[in-house]
Amino acid sequence: KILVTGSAGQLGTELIQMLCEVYGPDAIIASDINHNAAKKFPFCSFIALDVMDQVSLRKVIISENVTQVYHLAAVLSASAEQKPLMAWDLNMDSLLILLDLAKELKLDKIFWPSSIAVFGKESPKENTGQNSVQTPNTVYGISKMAGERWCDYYHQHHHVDVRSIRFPGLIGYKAKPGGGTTDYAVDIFHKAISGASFQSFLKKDTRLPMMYMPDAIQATLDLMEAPKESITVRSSYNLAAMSFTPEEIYLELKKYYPDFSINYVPDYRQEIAANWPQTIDDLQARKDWNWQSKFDLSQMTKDILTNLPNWLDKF
Ligand code: VAH
Repeated sequence: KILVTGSAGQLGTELIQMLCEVYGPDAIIASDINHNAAKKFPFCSFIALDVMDQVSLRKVIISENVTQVYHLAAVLSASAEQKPLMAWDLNMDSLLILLDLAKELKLDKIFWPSSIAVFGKESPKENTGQNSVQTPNTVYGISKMAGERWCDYYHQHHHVDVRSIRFPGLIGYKAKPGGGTTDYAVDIFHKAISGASFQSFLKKDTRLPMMYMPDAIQATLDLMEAPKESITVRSSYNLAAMSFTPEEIYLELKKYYPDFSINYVPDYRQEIAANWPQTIDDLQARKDWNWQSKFDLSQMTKDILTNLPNWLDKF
C-alpha cells in the first residue's frame, strides 16, 4: 500500500486523487495530522497521523502493509520564518524518522518534495543548475537542503530508494496553499473570479519559477515509475515549467477580467522571493526520466478559469 503524509496540503490533495486513479483507491492511505481532513478523502482510507510520532508511523507501516511513502508533511517557507525551530524540527526529524524506517522495514520507495528554496543569494539567478551552489537563507530552504543531503546519504549507505523533486511554486485550484511565498499566484485567481481587486505581497517585477499542479503531479508519478537505474540524482531533481512575475499573471488574467485591478504591498515574503532563482535548468530530469512540462502561463490560466468556477460551485 501507498501511505501519503500531509495529504490535506496543497500538493497532497491533488496527488491523492491521481494516486487513486493510477493504483486504485484500495492501495492508497491518506494521512494528515488534522483528523478533520478525513472528509476530504471519502474515496480512500484515511488515518490521522503525526509524522513526528515514530511509534505510530512504524505501527501503521507494518499493520497496513505499506511499501511506499509520499512524505509531503512540512512547514512551508513563509510559515517557517514565523516559527523557525518548530519548522526545522518538523521538516528535518519527520524525514529522518521516515528514512530510518525505510531502511529498517525495507520500504520499496519514498517520495519527498524539495524546493527551489534550496538556492539562495549566491546561486545563479538564471538557469540555476542541478548542482548550482546552495546558500538558502530561509529555515524552509535550509531544511530542504539538509533533507536532500540525508536522502542522498540513506540511498548511498542503506540503499533506500528515495526520490525527490525541487518543486517551483505550485499553482492549483483544488486546494488552498498553506504558508508559501508563492501562494499569491493561487489567490490571484480566486480574487479575479470573485470580482475583487488583488493585493500582491510581492513586487510587480519579482520573477519566480512556477508550475501548474497537473504538471507537478505528472512529474511525481513519472519519477516514481522510472526504473531505478535511470535515476542519477538522489538528492533532488531540478524541475521547471514557466517563470512569471505578479504583473505578468495579472495582465494574463486581465484578458478575461478587464476590470480586474491590482496593487503591490510587499511584505517579509518579498525578501524570501528576492533570494530565489528566477529560472531553473531542469536538463537532468529531462534526460533521466523524460520530463516535459505541458502548461505555460496562458494554458494554465485558461484551464483554471475553465474549471475553478464549477469547482467552487461544489462547495
Ligand atoms: C513555498 N510553495 O512558497 C512553496 C515552494 C518554491 C516555493 O517551496 O514555500
